[in-house]
Amino acid sequence: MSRLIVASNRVTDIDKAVQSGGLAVALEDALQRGRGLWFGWDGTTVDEDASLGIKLQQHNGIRTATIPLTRRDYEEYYLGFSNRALWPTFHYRLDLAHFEHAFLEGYRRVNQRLAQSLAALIEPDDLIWVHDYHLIPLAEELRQQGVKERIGFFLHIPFPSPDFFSAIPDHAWLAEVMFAYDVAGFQTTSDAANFIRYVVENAGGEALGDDRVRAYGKTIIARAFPIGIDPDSVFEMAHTPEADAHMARLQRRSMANMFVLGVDRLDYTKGLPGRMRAFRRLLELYPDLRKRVTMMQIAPPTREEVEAYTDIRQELEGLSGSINGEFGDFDWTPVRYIHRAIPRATLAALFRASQAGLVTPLRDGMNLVAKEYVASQDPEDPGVLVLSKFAGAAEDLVEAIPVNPYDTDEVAVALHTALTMPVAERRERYESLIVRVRKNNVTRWRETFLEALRSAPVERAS
Ligand code: GDG
Repeated sequence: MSRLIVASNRVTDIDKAVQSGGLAVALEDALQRGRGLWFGWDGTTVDEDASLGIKLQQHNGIRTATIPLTRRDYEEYYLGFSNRALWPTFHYRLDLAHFEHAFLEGYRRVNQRLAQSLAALIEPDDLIWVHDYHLIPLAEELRQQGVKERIGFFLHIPFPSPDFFSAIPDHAWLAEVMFAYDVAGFQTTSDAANFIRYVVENAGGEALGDDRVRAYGKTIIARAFPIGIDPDSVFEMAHTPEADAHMARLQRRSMANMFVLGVDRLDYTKGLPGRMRAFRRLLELYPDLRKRVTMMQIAPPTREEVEAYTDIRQELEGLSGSINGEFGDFDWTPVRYIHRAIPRATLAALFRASQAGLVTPLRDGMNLVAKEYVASQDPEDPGVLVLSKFAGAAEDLVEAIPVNPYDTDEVAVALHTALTMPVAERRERYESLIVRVRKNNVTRWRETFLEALRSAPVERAS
């Protein structure tokens, strides 16, 4: 069996990562089997003249190979090109995008250095799986190092429409390096279609059918592989005695008997201010809900060194303060806003305890919170998912209440529908949703991707 090598921007502490979810959980099994290796940045920064040597470790049967970044790499490659240029552009936020020549240089330099370190670890027949927007040129750099093995790429965020993609000053290069992969995976069919449309319209590419696309003299597979979760483990976490205790505590401590829950990294793509405005609108439109419903928003900090993230934090603090000031009473706080990460098991208990899950990103690759919300519910008394039509998850979770997150009134009305929905309809929606969450689970995502990579036609000169 060929060995799997996963490359992602950040290799986290495996033990912590498995507890908090994310890529580590998704790939744990595959990495444990067959001497897998997880390669990437170790999360530290060092001085320019420090050694950038590779560190090999082993945790839980998973081998990791990590390297540090210099402070300059961190500024240019990570904060700069990845998070101030690509992240906003791929999420349709050109107003927040910032392009600097030095960012691009840093991005290329780091990808080149990562490729040099990784190439030395690759053995014949290894399968290499590269993750996300930080590492788009990694395969091209690995090919420069002589790597002939199969390399796949999965983009966790949306691939924007060609108009947005072409706003990146070096879009032609960024599209061309995608063709060093054998398989390019996307979250949704519309992301894959956007990519293909770009190469057809801008690079004389040709869609050959069966998700094959030809451009720059090469043919690759560009296909949707919607990421999922492990629904059984989420359900179990939401139904432990500790989860029951959390729920009882929540009910005792609050006068309101209904909860609306939101859980998102504090990111401007997640639509958090709009969500708070919609909650305020709910209280204006339906005064009978006052004192009966509380909105809880968990929003752990992220990328705080990027300016746009400070702005969103201030906006959110202002909004929650003003809603609480306007509507709150000595015995009722309408909005509970928690700006820190909470344990995964507590999160699952909160998902289960809430009557409505509010997932309203302005754009999102998939949004795993939506799937975790469904998986946590009590089948007899399930909460209702209100889901933005701009989340990748909306392509599959069609029995959620779909909303346009830009339309405050529509979200408020959807929330009211969710909170007043009869139990028979809640069960019916839940039963359809859970079937989908179970079917498109994380194992299926991983296995279908790896199968596509293993069987991709390869036309490399040897
Ligand atoms: C990217 C794409 C795509 C959140 N708060 C806490 C916490 N979380 C967990 C959630 C969920 C994960 O973090 C977030 O995943 P999402 O998918 O919702 O969003 P991104 O972080 O933006 O992820 C996204 C994803 O990659 C996978 O491909 O779906 O579109 O943007 O698992 O539960 N976990 C804990 N405490 C928190 O406070 N423990």
